[in-house]
Amino acid sequence: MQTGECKKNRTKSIKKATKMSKQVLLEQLSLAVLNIDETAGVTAIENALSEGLSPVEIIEKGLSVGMLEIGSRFENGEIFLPQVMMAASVMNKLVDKVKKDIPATEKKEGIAKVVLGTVEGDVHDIGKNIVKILLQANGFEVYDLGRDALLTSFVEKVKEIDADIVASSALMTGTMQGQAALEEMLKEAGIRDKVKTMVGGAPCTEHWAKKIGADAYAENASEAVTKAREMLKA
Ligand code: HCB
Repeated sequence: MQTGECKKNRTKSIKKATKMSKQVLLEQLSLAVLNIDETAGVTAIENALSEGLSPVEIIEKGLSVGMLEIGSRFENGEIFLPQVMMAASVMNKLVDKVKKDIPATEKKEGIAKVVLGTVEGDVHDIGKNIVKILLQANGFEVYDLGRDALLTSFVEKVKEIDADIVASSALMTGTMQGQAALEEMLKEAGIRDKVKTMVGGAPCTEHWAKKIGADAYAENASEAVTKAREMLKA
């Protein structure tokens, strides 16, 4: 017969084992991107899904971590642009595979309309695409302007569809100035008080959002959904 203490210890070690294997699964996902290995990525996704990891965890805590490490290695001169491009391509394909497993919510956010895009001069769109996937999965209607999107096209789209939120993405210190310019352009167009604004992308911060007068900053795609919901309530 097991004593209470004995049972407690066993439960503890099982929990620890589950946690360990989750860590291994996430590591496999991140390594697949890092090693630019689509086949390993597909296997890692299958393993992770069958072990009960959520598609969002797979993208945000697994694949994206590998992509960030690619960024660090590029920054340190350990790898070069062609490798970054190949890793980005693998990342996009793997995110596409996980996308279909994200359960779509039945609840539409009052069919809130979001204009989303990567700002002018910036071609980075992996993060923006993840934000799009999660917003859509959570019932938002997303108008994607793509990457290197003219700032004027954000303003025009907001007017055209009477958007509730405009979410911009910028990955470079130079292009994030476009997010500040967008705030001014919305004011000039007389529609700034009719739309909420959210900024994101690696160089952006809460401080940046405040500085330029944006309504919200989101660190990742899950937070973008949370912040979008909060803004609609405000
Ligand atoms: Co690019 N690149 N790159 N790059 N690149 C960065 C961004 C650097 C930081 C790398 C470095 O030097 N350390 C750097 C920018 C430096 C700077 O200005 N501070 C840089 C540079 C310099 C360049 C080029 C100029 C290189 C060159 O040509 N010499 C060139 C830019 C050309 C241009 O845009 N005009 C370039 C090109 C490329 C590609 C094409 C090879 C490729 C992009 C492919 C693609 O996106 N389709 C690429 C990549 C992949 C990167 C890194 C390695 C990864 C970016 C990424 O996908 N991260 C990046 C390094 C880094 O960021 N640390 C590097 C993973 C995603 C999941 O994270 O932050 O984008 P994320 O998105 C998150 C989050 O921010 C948030 O949610 C997302 C999901 O969780 N979020 C939002 C994002 N947008 C949001 C919007 C919202 O409203 C709310 C939340």
